[in-house]
Amino acid sequence: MTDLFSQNTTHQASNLTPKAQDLGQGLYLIKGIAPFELCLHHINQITQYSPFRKMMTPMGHPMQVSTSNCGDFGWVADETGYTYSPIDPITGKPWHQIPAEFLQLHKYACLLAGIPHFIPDACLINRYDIGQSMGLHKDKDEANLNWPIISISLGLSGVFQVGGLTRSQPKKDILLEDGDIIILSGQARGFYHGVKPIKANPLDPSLLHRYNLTMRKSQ
Ligand code: MD3
Ligand code: FE
Repeated sequence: MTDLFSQNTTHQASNLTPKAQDLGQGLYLIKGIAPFELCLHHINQITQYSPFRKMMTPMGHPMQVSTSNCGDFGWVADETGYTYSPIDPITGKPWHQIPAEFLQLHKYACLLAGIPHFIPDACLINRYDIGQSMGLHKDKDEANLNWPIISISLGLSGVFQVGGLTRSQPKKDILLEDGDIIILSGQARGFYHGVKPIKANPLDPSLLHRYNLTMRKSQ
């Protein structure tokens, strides 16, 4: 050690540089970078325009989670199943555009994870109340299933479960906290996943929801 900087030369990344954690199989986790207040402000704007609703499953049951969308396309349920639609079936109008800050977060996440950047055409917004969960499923309504999905978690924490290509494969739990971004690319893009029931935070009883934004290329 001859100078102040000898512990941080070119072969060692600075701890000031945020980095994605490589969880393997195309999963990357970035902790705590999405700003809650700013994102919530946009979610409120978007959902004044296209309100949260509980989509009906093709089996005729309402989903637990409330959803809305922004972007050129939104994920919706219809008689036949799930699809991406340019029109919100509730308002009869196109969806709100994706806020520039969401696109910036998406771009930055791609950079930190070292995956090629792409322009998302759909942003699904999920809102969980305390106690709500999302059952194990695969995301397979997009035209090309190779495009990664970038997920931004806000508000209350959630335990995300990720399995494998078949429903019965072992699952691992990943804690997703406020501001975390998880990237689903490569093999993991096709994996079964779900969210365990959301718990209240006893240290902050004013937090009533978990929000999740998923940036997608649907077409
Ligand atoms: C893993 N949302 O909207 S986001 C969904 O937290 C959804 O609201 C969950 O699953 C949530 O479809 C999980 C993380 C996520 C998104 C897409 C994936 C994980 C994924 C696609 C493949 C594998
Ligand atoms: Fe999903």
